[in-house]
Amino acid sequence: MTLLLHTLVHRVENDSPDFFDVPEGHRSGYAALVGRPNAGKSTLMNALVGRKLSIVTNKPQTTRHRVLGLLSSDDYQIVLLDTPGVLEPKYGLQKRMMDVVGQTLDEADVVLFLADATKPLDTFTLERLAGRPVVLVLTKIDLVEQAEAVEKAAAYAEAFPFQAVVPVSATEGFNLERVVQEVLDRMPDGPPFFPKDQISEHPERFFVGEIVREKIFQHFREEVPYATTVNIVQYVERVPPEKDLIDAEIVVERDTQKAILIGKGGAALKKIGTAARRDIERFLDRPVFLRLFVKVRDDWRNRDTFLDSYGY
Ligand SMILES: Nc1nc2c(ncn2[C@@H]2O[C@H](COP(=O)(O)OP(=O)(O)O)[C@@H](O)[C@H]2O)c(=O)[nH]1
Ligand SMILES: [Mg+2]
Repeated sequence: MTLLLHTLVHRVENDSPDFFDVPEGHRSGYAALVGRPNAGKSTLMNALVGRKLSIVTNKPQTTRHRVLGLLSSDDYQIVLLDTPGVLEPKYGLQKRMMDVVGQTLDEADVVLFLADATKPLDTFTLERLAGRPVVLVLTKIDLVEQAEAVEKAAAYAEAFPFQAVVPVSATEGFNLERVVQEVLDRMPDGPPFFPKDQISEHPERFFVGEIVREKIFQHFREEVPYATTVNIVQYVERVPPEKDLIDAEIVVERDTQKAILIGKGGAALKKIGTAARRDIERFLDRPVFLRLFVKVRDDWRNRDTFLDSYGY
């Protein structure tokens, strides 16, 4: 995390002087989105930023990295940090995912604790938030009766001293401005960390890899998505109408998984490739030529050298 802060400081220092020309009372800070897998963290972040930065599927543990989204106006800049779902780690990759959550919590000015209104009380995450400034965001409110939501909010309020409670529906766009306001109320005065027109800090290739991973999560059941990671091994930008050339390597743990991913006569891989290319083109707003390759790396999720080189 020091590394990130360092990068931020570096960026600010290198920017033009008018970058510091911010109005008095300008606020900036970090808001962490935490909660159990599938609570709706990535959906809320995308809804707040107004762009799909974090991939979303109906499967838990889709998000593996900390994904940064920026919400700026003339008077503020909120750095939203989407995180992997809080869980008991069972393998090396999950351990790293939980380290990411811990580091993000330490850095946050305010924690948005996302709790699914349709699920039982999430005491598992709450136990890890003691002593922090936390706003409860009760998610998926469109799926429950109002009385049920009120009851759930009350039960949560009894379990933890929240600074505020906000029921939302990210898919319906309900109460999102309240979330922003509650975050803003807890942001310190300060200059922006990033240029105001920027919405994230990740390079395009990160999003490209994530889109391919999303298609795999959507297309396959059970263990395949969890045993998969995607590396962008070549990314050649070309001048339109020439298409950008992108090579993505899909890594799995076993030959059987490779066979499933490729499918009969390559049908499954082709389907993923087509769906991913469409979304990548929409995201980048330019045509791309996407090639997918599948590789087997035995037990990569538990091996530090692979986890390091795959960016976890
Ligand atoms: N009905 C409804 N579904 C939601 C809402 N927010 C998220 N979801 C769904 O819940 C699932 C998990 O969402 P996601 O954002 O990936 O959760 P995360 O694991 O916490 O990041 C997806 O299928 C979303 O479409 C909401 O406000 N209403
Ligand atoms: Mg997520």
